[in-house]
Amino acid sequence: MSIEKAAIEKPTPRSTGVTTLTRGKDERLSVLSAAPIVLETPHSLLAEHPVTPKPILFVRNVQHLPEGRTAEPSDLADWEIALGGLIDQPVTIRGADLLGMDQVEHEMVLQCSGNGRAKFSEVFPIKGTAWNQGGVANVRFSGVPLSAVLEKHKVKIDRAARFITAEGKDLPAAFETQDFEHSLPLASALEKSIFALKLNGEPLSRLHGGPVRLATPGFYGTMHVKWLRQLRFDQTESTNFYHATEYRVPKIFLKPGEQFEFTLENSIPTWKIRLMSFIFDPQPAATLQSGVQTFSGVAFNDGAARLESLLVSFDRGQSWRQAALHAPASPYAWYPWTIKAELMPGTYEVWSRAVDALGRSQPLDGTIFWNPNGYEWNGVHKIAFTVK
Ligand SMILES: Nc1nc2c(c(=O)[nH]1)N[C@H]1C(S)=C(S)[C@@H](COP(=O)(O)O)O[C@H]1N2
Ligand SMILES: [Mo]
Repeated sequence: MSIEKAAIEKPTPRSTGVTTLTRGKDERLSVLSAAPIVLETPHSLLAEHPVTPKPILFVRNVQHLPEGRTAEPSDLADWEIALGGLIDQPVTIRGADLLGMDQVEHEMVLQCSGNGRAKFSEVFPIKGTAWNQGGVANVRFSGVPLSAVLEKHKVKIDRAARFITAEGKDLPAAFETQDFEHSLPLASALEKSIFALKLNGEPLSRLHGGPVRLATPGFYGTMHVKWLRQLRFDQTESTNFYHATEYRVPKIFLKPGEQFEFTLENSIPTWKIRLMSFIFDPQPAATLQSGVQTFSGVAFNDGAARLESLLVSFDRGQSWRQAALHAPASPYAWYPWTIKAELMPGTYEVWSRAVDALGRSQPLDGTIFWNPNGYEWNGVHKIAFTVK
């Protein structure tokens, strides 16, 4: 090829493909799946913001909603949500009704229950979306509490109802597969769930479930059903594939690698977020200068009790130091933490471990909570780095 020709044929810029999949998302997200869309956020981006901005917020669609491929908002006024099952009579809630009601806002961790699946896979390969540890964020959802809507519409719940099952407008890709839905304990939903209309103060984008999504602080993101169309009051949990077989944790301890036949009786859904911490700074394989350096990250739990401490080790768990743990905006939000340390040149691992007021802490080895589907990894976070 002549020199002139080579100069004219500029190589096309390398692209991760994020912007071709959806409008409004950052190119630096990792594409785990194109259809349905699954985008993971590198921890280096999460480190930059106390509240995760929409362009870098991870996306996890199990199913596909064709009109949902955009980070733009969608029309709320004509949206309808059908309430049915064990209530005195079916009720239809309209988007316009929700707009006219008092709004509440909760800052909360949004985390896929499959976040960290790659950690389980290091021990024994697991199928399913290969999340590293970036299926997590800290966001502000606002909207109308479920309890306020029920009160306004004078809905009488049958005493036999124990669960509420939420379903979205999205449909399965193949005709024979089951439609994604999830049940929540009725008591938790009445206490915590909101019809979320806004994310970080802006109308909820389609990609994240707009115009209406069920958000339940303290629960895994998986349970925050998007494009909410139907709420059913039930005596039992849904027997739907995604609820009764997937997205569950065994009630017993399994050996790493062990298989398990999930049933409604022998397991519980990936409901309440397990205590967890992340190190955002340094990034894996970073090289730091010797002298005093600041290490930082976040920690969170299900909001049932406050976090008591964040322990950091630079010697693979032989000794631990207390990091400064900063108060969160709400019990369900993440707590930023920082610690200064002076290290001699060498190769290190920094480990972070959260402890809460209920005495819960992260296991040193996350595989002790073995889950054959790779849910709810919460092992001590470990980052290897070098000091020069
Ligand atoms: N209707 C519907 N709701 C859904 C899903 C889905 O595929 N369809 N995915 C769930 C899963 S598994 C997760 S982790 C969160 C992800 O929320 P995000 O994409 O807004 O980050 O949405 C949940 N709600
Ligand atoms: Mo998820």
